[in-house]
Amino acid sequence: MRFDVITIFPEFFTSILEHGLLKRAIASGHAVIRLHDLREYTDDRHRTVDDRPFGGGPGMVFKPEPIFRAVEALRSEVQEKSFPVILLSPQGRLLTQAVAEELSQAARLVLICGRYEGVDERVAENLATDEISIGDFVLSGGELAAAVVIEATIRLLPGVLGNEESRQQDSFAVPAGRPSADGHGLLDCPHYTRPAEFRNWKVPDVLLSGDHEQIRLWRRRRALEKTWRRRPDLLAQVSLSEEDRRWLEALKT
Ligand code: 9D3
Repeated sequence: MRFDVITIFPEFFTSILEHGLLKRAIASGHAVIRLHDLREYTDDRHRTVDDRPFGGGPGMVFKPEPIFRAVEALRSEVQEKSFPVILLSPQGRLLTQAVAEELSQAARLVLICGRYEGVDERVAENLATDEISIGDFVLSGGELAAAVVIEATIRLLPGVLGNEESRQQDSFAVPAGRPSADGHGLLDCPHYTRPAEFRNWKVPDVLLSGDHEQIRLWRRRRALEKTWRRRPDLLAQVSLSEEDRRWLEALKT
């Protein structure tokens, strides 16, 4: 899968591309990430990317011309002219695991990172095919959001997690079902490792008992409990057994 990122801060991405999963996905050829400096697509001496908003108001707005020029330069490189062009913006649809799965189906994505107060609306209306936000909080620009989209998408590509089972296995190993962030499961149960006692805090006995049925039940209950307390919205999307329902009822009393 190929990613083209249009940004005024290409160097912003270098460290995340040099570590962990993204580094491996690039080294193994599963992902190609090209960074494009928006200023390279300006045509004035000052390499101007922004201007004052029509109608007045604070701050600056990204001009449309450099962004159109950058995307059109990418289009002219390839046969296939129709690929998703995503504007990262606070007005976009929310990134979820389902959206990441949808994006991971594309052979190629263009990501446009805005800055300042925003991007000329003609980019959203006539150039971008999609507008995505990573959540209801204020960032200073689209770069961190683009990095989040890239990581969430790349880890879904076949072969990237190394062993194809690990993702699947997650969903079996976690009695709660699929991992929390995918929006189809419960929050994860607590995890512990050695030492069994650390500064007087003990690992729950059941986890040391070797009784796998009791361990499974304990994990399921902790996951149900944490989800009910912190993310009751997730419970609505999960299929619950009779045993689960009884435990939830017990929690509520
Ligand atoms: C404080 C400025 N806001 C005035 C009401 C508007 C605003 C403009 C531009 C807020 C943030 C930004 C820059 N943010 C992004 O480009 C962005 C973003 C985000 O801020 N939150 C979550 N997802 C994203 S994706 C891109």
